[in-house]
Amino acid sequence: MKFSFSTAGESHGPAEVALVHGVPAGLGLLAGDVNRDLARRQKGYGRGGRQKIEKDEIEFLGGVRHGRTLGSPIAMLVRNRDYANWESRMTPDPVEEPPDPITLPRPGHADLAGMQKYAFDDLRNVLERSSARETTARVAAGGVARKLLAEFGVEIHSAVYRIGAAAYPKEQAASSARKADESEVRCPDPEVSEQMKAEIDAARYARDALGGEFVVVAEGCPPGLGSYVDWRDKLDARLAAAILSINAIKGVEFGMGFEVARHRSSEVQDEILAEDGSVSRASNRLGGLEGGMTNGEPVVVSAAMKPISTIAKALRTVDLATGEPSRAFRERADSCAVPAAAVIGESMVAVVLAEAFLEKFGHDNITDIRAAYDSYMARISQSVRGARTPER
Ligand code: EPS
Repeated sequence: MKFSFSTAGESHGPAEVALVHGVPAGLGLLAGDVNRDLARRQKGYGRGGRQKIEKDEIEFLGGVRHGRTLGSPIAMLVRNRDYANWESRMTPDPVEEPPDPITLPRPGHADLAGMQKYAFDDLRNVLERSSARETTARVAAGGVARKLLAEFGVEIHSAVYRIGAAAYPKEQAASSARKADESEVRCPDPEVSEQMKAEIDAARYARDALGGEFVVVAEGCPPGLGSYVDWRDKLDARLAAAILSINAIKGVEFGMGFEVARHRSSEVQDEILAEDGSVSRASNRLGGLEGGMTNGEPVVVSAAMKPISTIAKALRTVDLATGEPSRAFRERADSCAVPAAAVIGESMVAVVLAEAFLEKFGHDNITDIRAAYDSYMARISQSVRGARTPER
């Protein structure tokens, strides 16, 4: 089966669940491999009170035995500690006295269209699932993908290069993304990190919230993941869809991104050089993707996140119970979640790359996949004309 995952769970419900299909048998996988990323996702300056309650850790419910994957679906559970405080409002069982419905949809959130679409009169039914809490389960699935990719030398990092008006050059953020874990805002530069924190403080003081931009870099991808032959296989399109599916993401770029539209072709393409009988590139302006495939250079994907829509400075809305003008519903929230979004971005990139990697090299078990990978890498390294088999 194709590598894929789905999630279940409400933000203040009992748990978040990830179900990952298509993971080959024989991959070494420990809870700690996944928990490391869950902890990274919980960090970030500008988070609200919720992260003090949660300590996200997975429990494997299926698919792993004695530290190795079985080829069967991997089920992972992350309990919501906050459920203890929400049980009467979120229990799956019928209740005698339901809580008062929330009827003041927040502009920018899923609230209004969600209520209309699913015929709800209480927007809690929408917000519990549209909450970014769901990304916990995505990061768990991404942790499995990342472990698979690491077996073949693929490493994924991320960095934040803009929060509000505080910015760091994207190229520098991409090249030093390995250092981002040291910063509370995931910016590799200590001075800009402080400026970003000041921006977040100012927004919070103004009872507002801030968005920003982050970059994800995947190093060590073999050339030829994805394909040019069918639109559904194009890797850049699949990466863009995966990144845009993250809550509040409004734009995606690859390499130099929208800048390409402002330059001549000779300033945009990455020239191909001969190097010791192999090929290399003079630059990586296109972010490691040409013709919908990886080209062997680092994959560089960046994204823009809008500010969180739950803000203390409540915006105008309509009370759906009365039809009267009102102010949007307010609840505890983060004032900036861009650092967390960058970690979620890593996870979504890992999922798409793992899917494409297994399409190319097989799905059943790590031994056969390694043999296919080694044979492919040997073929393309033996000839500058990589598409030809050496003996022909
Ligand atoms: C979120 C609102 C906040 C965030 C939450 C996303 O939750 P709460 O309403 O419980 O304070 O903390 O993010 C997480 C819980 C998380 O783990 O990332 C929202 O409305 O999207």
